[in-house]
Amino acid sequence: MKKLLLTGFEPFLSYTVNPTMKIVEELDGETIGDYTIQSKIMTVDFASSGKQLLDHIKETEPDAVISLGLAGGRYKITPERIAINCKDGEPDNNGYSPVDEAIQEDGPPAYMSTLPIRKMVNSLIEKGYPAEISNTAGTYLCNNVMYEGLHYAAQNKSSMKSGFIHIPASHELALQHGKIPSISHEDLLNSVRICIEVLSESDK
Ligand code: PCA
Repeated sequence: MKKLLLTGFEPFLSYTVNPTMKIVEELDGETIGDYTIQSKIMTVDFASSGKQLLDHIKETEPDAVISLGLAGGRYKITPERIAINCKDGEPDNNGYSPVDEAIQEDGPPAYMSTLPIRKMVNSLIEKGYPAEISNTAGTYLCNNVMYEGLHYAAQNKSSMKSGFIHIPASHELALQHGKIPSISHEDLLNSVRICIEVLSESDK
């Protein structure tokens, strides 16, 4: 049996609920394909979120990492293609708002996801879920965490697969927020399950 580290984030900015929290909590301990899931929730904090991910990786020693984040306003499940070496954006939950900062001073400009993102998107669409590859994870915490995971794997010459999937709002969040499209919690949950099945199949 392989281990999958599945991470989500706490609420942030105007998003009073983060649907990724409920998803990772519900999937904790579940086995999908060859992977048993260990879930963690991270804070939205430029100073520590990257370190939190690395601590969870060191603690759980996973064969693969999938991090989930909310992309409020998106309509589709969007596996991310690329993480860039840049921190910039709105204030995190501690009020810190970086401008054009590097995530890793000596790191490369970018890393490509090592998850089977094309197969994930194809499988999601085949099963009736709106999905597409995203070519930008932004410059906020999700990009930050994706970059740190891939940087860790590269630095340690690890075969650990790593990447990020952004999801739209759940109906619960959309009702509170009022101005964003949404997908039901059950469909979001199933979409994440499908992505993990694809990851397991793609290892064979
Ligand atoms: N989404 C944010 C950070 C936390 C989350 O769930 C992002 O897209 O960067």
